[in-house]
Amino acid sequence: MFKKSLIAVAAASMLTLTACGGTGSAAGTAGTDKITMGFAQVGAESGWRTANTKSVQESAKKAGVDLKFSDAQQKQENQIKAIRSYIQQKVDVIAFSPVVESGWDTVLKEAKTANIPVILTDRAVDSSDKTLYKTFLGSDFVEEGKKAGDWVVEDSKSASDTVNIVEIQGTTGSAPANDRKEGFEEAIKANPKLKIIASQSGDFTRSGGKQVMEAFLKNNPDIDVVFAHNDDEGLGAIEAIEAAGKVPGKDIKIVTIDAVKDGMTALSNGKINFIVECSPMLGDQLMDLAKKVLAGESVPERVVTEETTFTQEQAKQVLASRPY
Ligand code: GZL
Repeated sequence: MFKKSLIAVAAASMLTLTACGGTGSAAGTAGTDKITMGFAQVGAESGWRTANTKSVQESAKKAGVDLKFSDAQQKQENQIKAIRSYIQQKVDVIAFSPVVESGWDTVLKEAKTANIPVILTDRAVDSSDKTLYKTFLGSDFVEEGKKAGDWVVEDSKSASDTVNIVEIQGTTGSAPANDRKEGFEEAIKANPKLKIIASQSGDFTRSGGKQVMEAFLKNNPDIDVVFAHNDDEGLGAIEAIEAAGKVPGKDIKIVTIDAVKDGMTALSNGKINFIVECSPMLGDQLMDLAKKVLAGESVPERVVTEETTFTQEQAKQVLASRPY
């Protein structure tokens, strides 16, 4: 109905009708000019994802956007199914966080043919056709990996011999996993003492991080640092390190990315040594971008979220006030 109300306004005030994206008569909002958004979420794999879902749902409510929400349980085929369902329902706009970077062109072309704009949030796609989505709102994952690597370089300055690093990667094929690895390797490459002796995906989950760390500990007697692509994997690694009779944060240092409550608690307790923030609070910006796109306003191709880093001391100071 969003489009019909816009036509009424245009007819009344002889305005030039601006593109409004969807075919308009969004099911579920008949008779209203509410925007209907179809959101295809990755899953519920981590504390970050839970906070991101909460942010999107609360922001939609605040913005008066009718949100249709799906959880793909980290399966690309489920996200594609959800996007197709939103196209069938003729929503006004589609937003999603692509679980992996590749394999989206076909379904995004279907959305474009249906004249439904798509907004990427959180993760990117590797499509060369930039007309398949209006904008990409999310973190700079290469920068996040670099910040983690810079900390290891600084912390290892006084090391006399090789520093053995193990890497627990995020979901295979996902933009954060690919880019965080790239940034971390870029940061440490100039220092020959720093060696990544093992690298494996923990799929951004706590259980995945624990299983991978157990294997690393079994096969590598002398691990100095863990670089985990998110807090949940780092928390799983802590369980494995303690079960092996070692002290996390001291015998084996841990650097992670996200800064969710459980990660920041471990950081303030000294079990994690450094955390790079990756903000899940994308909801307000997403709703604002959707409204601009549907009003035919131009939006930047890329919107990078602001984020910082935390030491153990800083975590102690801010823990009580962290929003997620
Ligand atoms: C990053 C996001 C990642 C988080 C993980 O923006 O896609 O996915 O770092 C989450 O915690 O599972």
